[in-house]
Amino acid sequence: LTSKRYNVQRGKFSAVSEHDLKFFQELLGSHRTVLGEEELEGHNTDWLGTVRGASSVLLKPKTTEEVSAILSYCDQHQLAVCPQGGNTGLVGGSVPVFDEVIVSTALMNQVESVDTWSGVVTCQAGCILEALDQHVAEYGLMIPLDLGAKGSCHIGGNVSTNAGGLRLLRYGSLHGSVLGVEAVLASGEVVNCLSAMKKDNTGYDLKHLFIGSEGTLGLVTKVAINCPPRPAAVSLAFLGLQSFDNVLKTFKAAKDQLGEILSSCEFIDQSSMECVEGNLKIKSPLDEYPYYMLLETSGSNGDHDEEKLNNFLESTLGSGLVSDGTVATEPSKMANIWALRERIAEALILDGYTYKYDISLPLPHFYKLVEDMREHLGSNVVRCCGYGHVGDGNLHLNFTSRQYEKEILERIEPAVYEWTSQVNGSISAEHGLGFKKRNYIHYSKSLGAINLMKQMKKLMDPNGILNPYKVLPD
Ligand code: FAD
Ligand code: 2HG
Ligand code: ZN
Repeated sequence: LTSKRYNVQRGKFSAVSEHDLKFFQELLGSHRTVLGEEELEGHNTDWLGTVRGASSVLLKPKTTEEVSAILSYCDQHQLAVCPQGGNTGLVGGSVPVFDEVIVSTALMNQVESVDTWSGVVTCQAGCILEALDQHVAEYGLMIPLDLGAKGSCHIGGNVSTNAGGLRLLRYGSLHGSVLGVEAVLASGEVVNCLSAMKKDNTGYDLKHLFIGSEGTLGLVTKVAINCPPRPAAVSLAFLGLQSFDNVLKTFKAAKDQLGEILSSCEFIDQSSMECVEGNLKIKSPLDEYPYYMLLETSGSNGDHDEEKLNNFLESTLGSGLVSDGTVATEPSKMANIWALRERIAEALILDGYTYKYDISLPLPHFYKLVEDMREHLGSNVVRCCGYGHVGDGNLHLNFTSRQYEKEILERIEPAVYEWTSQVNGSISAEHGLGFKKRNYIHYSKSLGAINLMKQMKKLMDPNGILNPYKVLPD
């Protein structure tokens, strides 16, 4: 169990009793009060298969009122709670550490409204990202967020982690796209900040407290999201490059030449490519190169965008910045190229155990961290690879070994955080701190900031029942 590996002490919470179960069953009925080790296995274990809790009950509310009744009861009876969406989180935040009650948003999947004039969707937190995107597509809109886990993650989980994803470069962070949030505090009190207005400067903008706080300040029940028009035309260039310096220069050239239509700039190194090709048998349309890039354009005029992208490829091939490249506009070809990038996380798991780092860095230092860590770890690991959202300065640095080894973890941490902190990077760019990274928060935040966070936690969740052992340090 996680608690043993990480040496964490259980908080002074009550254990779930027969009396508590009776309350939950009366509130939700027995089919929405899920019991049993087998039934809970997938909810007690994280997507990576690296952390595991021992909850004995999972609750499936359908409404805000039911969430409110659950939290109010848990608060009064000193029961700890772990909010869970699609359980695709990568920092151990979405599963219990001990026997916390799991509150799942799986049945909170109703879309309330789509305002087609302003392009705003208001929905419950448990809508699956891909399904929600398909829903707004009927109105010519898109959700301004896309990530490899779209088929499973919930929009409430996305908001609670402030997920970044593949198109943050174009559409910005959820702190900008989310217009409103409804959340339930630990006490059961419903905080309605569900404005669907683009502009609303009435007092403190409390919704931001729930965006990225990973279920430690409240349980998000509804969101209102600003949806851009769905682009009529999408094109994708896949490039092979000889040096990381050329990657940076190509990114700069893409911003200059593709400016307003550039919607994604992603990066894959050779080792990550070998992993996805070798472990998942996906074929790359290019030969082997030390570095690869995906550059996507989205716009309203396909011919115009394709011509721009082809000209860009011609000029960067001509100048030698890019060594080889291909442009795809056909959906199945683009999907195959995207799979090479989006499925790396899945491919890494097949090596054995994954040590995962999600780092923000100033671009000149971006790949040096991978090189230094590769040298530092040598043949102790099966793989040390780097990929990610280079257009946002977000490196996904991963190590694998056949199975978990404490010695390897101790060689990686805190070295990787010290390196990052020395160049003023962030030790968690988009995945959050969850359970695994919380005790390293000081590498990216000042003592004053951490103390204020602790005071906010105390104010909003005085008994500390919401996702204990997560985000804030011991
Ligand atoms: P969960 O994993 O269930 O929960 C995540 C955290 O939020 C937990 O702390 C949980 O307690 C809390 N939480 C969940 N729902 C609520 C709620 N309603 N109210 C309050 N707290 C809640 N992340 C990125 O940022 N960018 C990526 O590109 C990206 N790609 C990924 C690709 C793959 C293949 C996978 C497996 C993961 C990826 N992730 C990425 C990480 C993950 O998908 C995101 O963090 C996602 O936003 C989590 O959503 P979820 O519904 O699965 O939340
Ligand atoms: C991605 O961008 C995800 O693919 C996962 O954020 C990153 O596996 C990782 O390290
Ligand atoms: Zn990512």
